[in-house]
Amino acid sequence: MVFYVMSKGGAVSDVQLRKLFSRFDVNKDNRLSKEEISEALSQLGAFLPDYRAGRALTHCDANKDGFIDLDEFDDFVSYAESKGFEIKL
Ligand SMILES: [Ca+2]
Repeated sequence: MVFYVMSKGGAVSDVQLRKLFSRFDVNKDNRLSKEEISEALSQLGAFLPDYRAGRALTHCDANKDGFIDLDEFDDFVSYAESKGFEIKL
């Protein structure tokens, strides 16, 4: 499966998404915990990263397992950008 999200710079490739995902996935378990999302958002300049991470999980965690996996990550990127975060790949 190939994912594309539209960012300010145009379409983001699957490869770029995977690289970004692995940068945020600190413990390399192939899913992003709330703590990892909070840290990622903090790096992106979030004012209240823990709050933002909770909102992002509510919005993007399609299977409600409490984590964002690679299948859900394109939604997370779109969500973050819709909230004004500029994600540099
Ligand atoms: Ca992880």
